[in-house]
Amino acid sequence: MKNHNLFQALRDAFPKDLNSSAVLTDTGLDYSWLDLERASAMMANLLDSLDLPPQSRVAVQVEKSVEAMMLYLATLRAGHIFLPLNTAYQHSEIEYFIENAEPAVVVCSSKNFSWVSQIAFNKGAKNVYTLDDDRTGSLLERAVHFSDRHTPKVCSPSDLAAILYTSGTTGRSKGAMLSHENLLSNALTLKKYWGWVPGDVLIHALPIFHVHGLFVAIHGALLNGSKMLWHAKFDPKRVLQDFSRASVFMGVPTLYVRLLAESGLNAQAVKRMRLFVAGSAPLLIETFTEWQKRTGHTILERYGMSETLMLTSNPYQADDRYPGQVERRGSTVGFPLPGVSLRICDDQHQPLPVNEIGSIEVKGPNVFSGYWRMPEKTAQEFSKDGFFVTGDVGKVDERGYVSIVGRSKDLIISGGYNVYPAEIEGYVNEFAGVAESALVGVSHPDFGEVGVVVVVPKAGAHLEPEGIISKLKGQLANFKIPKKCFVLDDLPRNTMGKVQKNVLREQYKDLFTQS
Ligand code: MLC
Ligand code: AMP
Repeated sequence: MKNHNLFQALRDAFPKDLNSSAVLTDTGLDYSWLDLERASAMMANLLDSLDLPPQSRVAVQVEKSVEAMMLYLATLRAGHIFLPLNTAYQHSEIEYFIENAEPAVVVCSSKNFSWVSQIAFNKGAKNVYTLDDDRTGSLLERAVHFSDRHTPKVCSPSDLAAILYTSGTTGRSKGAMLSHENLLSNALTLKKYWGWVPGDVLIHALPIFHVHGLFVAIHGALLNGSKMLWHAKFDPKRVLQDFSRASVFMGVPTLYVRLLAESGLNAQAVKRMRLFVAGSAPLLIETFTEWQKRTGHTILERYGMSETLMLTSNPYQADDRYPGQVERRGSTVGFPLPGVSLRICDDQHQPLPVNEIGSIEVKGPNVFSGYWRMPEKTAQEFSKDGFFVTGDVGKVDERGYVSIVGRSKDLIISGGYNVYPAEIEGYVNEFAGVAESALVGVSHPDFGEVGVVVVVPKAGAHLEPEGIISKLKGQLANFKIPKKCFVLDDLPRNTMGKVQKNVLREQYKDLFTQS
């Protein structure tokens, strides 16, 4: 019986010389392919020793490290489900994820052990380990006693490999269930479409708890047997230095904006580079053209989401399906990837003609099977004929290029992280003296977009904007904290009584962008 375990496919792509370098870190550590193989085997054996039911969840909130990536590989090997959590998440956020996903294993940083383990044990997890970014922690202390050989568990294509939580427009976060097939099919497609070649070297400077850093970047390198230059945290100066010994870079638009602020960024600095990929948030045309001018390279913009992995991409080279269209066009996200069906529809799921703006709907082997234990929510987001409604609004032009022009979901993307206004408003509305609130996204030169919250006090109450912001800090992940708060007598409403967020957006649109 064929084993569809994603780890097996990644392992099969390791180079013959297992002693060669697989990951070089910014702290000078050099991990070989054999190190990845052996350490992930030990961790997988540790997981096996726990006698967990198949497809148990392994929830992980740790700082970025190569060992954290090995834990991901070990979870795949053992046939369990990896549940990565942003390190910025606070107590109530973690409590929700653990309650909802019911992980059997929780791995956290040692500095958070006391409160995370308390939540985990309260919610029934039996195994809590620590893992720090300096190769210490109880996970490694335990794993080292296990064999460094492990046969990957046999998985079917639809077995789950990961659950990624994405916030909802209403209510709490939903766990997108991704299978081994979703992940492998997308990784294989990107390997071909982006022309990965032997000898490619990837600069890995993104966090590893979301699709971009965990799947697109790591799978890309592993599936090509390519070395990674591993940056624990994005630092434009260090990335600039590494351009001289790498060939592929992936980033959210903020990373490109910050690199452009480096005076040393020029054609000479990137002459060894082959490919620059951007995604997770809209890339401004100014950034796209400035990059071209300064480096001579054209950024390849692609579009994806947690529920679907990568959906579209500008061409890296000629694409037979679109003869004559080899250009990477700014302000577009390119063509649907091979195997992905993408249509622009009205709200009855009826396809619209070329160049008309509508809802983006998708289907393909990369599209998730549903939200964890939320069959009704899942059903709401799929059409009868099986297309997933992305919540993004866009069009396809006569040449086949897809552009995203907006979102029907009330979502702010700040520096590549998603912020759902309903969640933040829910917190603010609970504060003493608050009658109601509205969060809107406005342009920001660094993060692309940031949240601004408008608060209306209850009759007779007095509210200080700074007080609202400081109360939110510590309750919510830092990237969700609005960058500015205004206290108003009331919110603008239309005749139906609905809050007009567009009016607020217009009012504050130049808050951060006017010099
Ligand atoms: C940090 N801060 C942010 C922020 N990141 N504020 C808004 N939006 C963000 N994204 C704030 C912190 O709260 C803090 O505020 C201050 O900035 C400094 O924090 P920091 O941690 O030192 O920030 P920094 O390291 O500079 O981080 C910025 C960043 C990071 C851009 C490097 O946000 C990042 O790595 N973003 C990438 C996200 C990503 O990988 N997305 C992919 C999702 S997958 P204060 O007030 O406390 O000082 C996906 C699907 C797809 O979307 O298609 O790929
Ligand atoms: P996430 O839920 O974190 O996976 O975020 C997915 C969302 O990011 C998508 O639904 C889009 O709204 C947005 N996104 C991803 N890539 C792009 C892009 N290249 N341009 C514009 N928006 C993007």
